[in-house]
Amino acid sequence: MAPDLKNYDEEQVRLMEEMCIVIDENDNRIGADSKKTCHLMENINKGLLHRAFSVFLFDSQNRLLLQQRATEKITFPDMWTNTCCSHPLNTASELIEEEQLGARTAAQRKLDHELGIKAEQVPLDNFNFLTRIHYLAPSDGMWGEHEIDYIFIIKADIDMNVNPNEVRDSRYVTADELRAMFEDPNVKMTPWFKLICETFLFKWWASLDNLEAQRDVKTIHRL
Ligand code: DMA
Ligand code: MN
Repeated sequence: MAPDLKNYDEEQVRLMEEMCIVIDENDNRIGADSKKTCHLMENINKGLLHRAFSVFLFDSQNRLLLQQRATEKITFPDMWTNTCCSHPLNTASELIEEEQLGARTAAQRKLDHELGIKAEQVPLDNFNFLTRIHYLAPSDGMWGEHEIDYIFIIKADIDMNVNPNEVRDSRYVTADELRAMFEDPNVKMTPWFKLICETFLFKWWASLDNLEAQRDVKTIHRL
């Protein structure tokens, strides 16, 4: 059954035409399909899986930049989450797997699109790849996520010019401030951000100046 997109934001509907990279459970590319197809629970329930990335940006005081997703987002609207998430697309530059270059290129593209952070302030070489996580999370009845997510940490003091169609609000937090947000029942957090916080984030946060030792390139963590 084709979903009716007419009640959603026009720009977000247009972005549903982007082509995501379809993968198997070991992150091997097996094809490509639209962002819309990849995020419908009826397809996810049949096993459809795609590649994604999540960026955690810390400033020079080691505070983490969070965003609240725009109300216009079709999946997980209004929820607080990590700095920036999206998908490497099925294009030559974003398909490059060597040194996670395709995912880093996508991360740099979306930091500009969502937050107005210019590429010069987030050079490709400064993205630290930590690991990959595989998770499935429904958003509402119709939409959800099923991804292998490349996790990057970048340290940078940046200037922002937020795109209101993507981002409703943003703030920097310390680790204790983030813990307090999790305890506040009025704050809704995205499921992938919760999973990463419950598993790895606070350990990485304590090691921001020695991330090399935290890196696990081989494992795909099934969360
Ligand atoms: C998708 O993020 C990626 C992850 C890791 C959840 P998103 O829904 O913010 O993607 P986009 O910004 O492309 O809509
Ligand atoms: Mn996705």
